[in-house]
Amino acid sequence: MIRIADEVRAGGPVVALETTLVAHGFPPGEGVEVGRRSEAAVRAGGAVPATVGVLDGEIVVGLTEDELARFDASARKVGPRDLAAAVVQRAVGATTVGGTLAVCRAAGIRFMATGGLGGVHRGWPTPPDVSSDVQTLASTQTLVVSSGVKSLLDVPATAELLETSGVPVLGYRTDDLPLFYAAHGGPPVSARVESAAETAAVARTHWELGGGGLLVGRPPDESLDDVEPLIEEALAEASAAGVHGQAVTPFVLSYLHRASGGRTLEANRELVVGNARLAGEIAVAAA
Ligand code: PSU
Ligand code: MN
Repeated sequence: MIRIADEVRAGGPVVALETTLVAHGFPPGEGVEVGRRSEAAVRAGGAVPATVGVLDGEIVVGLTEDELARFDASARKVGPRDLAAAVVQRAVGATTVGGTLAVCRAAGIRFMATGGLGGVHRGWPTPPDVSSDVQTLASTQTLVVSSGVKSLLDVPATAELLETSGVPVLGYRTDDLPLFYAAHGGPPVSARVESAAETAAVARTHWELGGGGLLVGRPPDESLDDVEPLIEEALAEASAAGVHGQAVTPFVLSYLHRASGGRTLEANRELVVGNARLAGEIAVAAA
């Protein structure tokens, strides 16, 4: 049921990458390029990339380049609860952070990279939408490098939920959680770390204590500080158009890409690739 690439099996440092952002986070065709660049960035950090997705009735850990190209907007978005059905029904399943973490747990992978973690949606409990990313992270011994949580969420509420769930939130050379496009402005992190080696040591210690997942927030290299009003516009448009549930993120991201004249698109690409590189360095430091 799970097919693990030979290179991933070999026992060196491995970084898992998700496919939801490849399929649904970018305009048609561009997500696959971001996926390829992320893999190259993991290698540049000295580790082996393992991009995860469901294909032809199998959970694949370490997609080939041709396989990755099949993750377009028609792919099913697959969280932890969707994995089994996607396998049995032979869907092309693009795994979310939570879905990818569930696979990491099964395959013993300790490091992963993404753009932003899912969490508590603005206005909770209307809609009563909380991503399974948080719960799955709390119960999986994997460290996730991100640029914080998804920008369209209620970031302070998500940070509280991470605290309640016992998930360490490490700021990579920052005291506050990055706000995805913006480098600063989020709630305080639970600890600041200065290097890949220090991050790896905190993770190892947390796991020795029986702890679960950790979130690392890496501020984007270039901060976009004027996106918040556009996010509010995008969310209002989504609600007016009756878009809800899993469809909200892709809708909001494409709205932002248009409304910002492509600046959020460029920022999104670069932050995903930068996170992959740092995850590679942390995985190597932990080995
Ligand atoms: N952040 C992005 N783009 C994305 C996602 C996050 O910038 O596409 C995806 C991730 O795969 C994350 C998922 O796990 O959104 C969470 O979705 P939901 O809120 O429906 O659980
Ligand atoms: Mn959701």
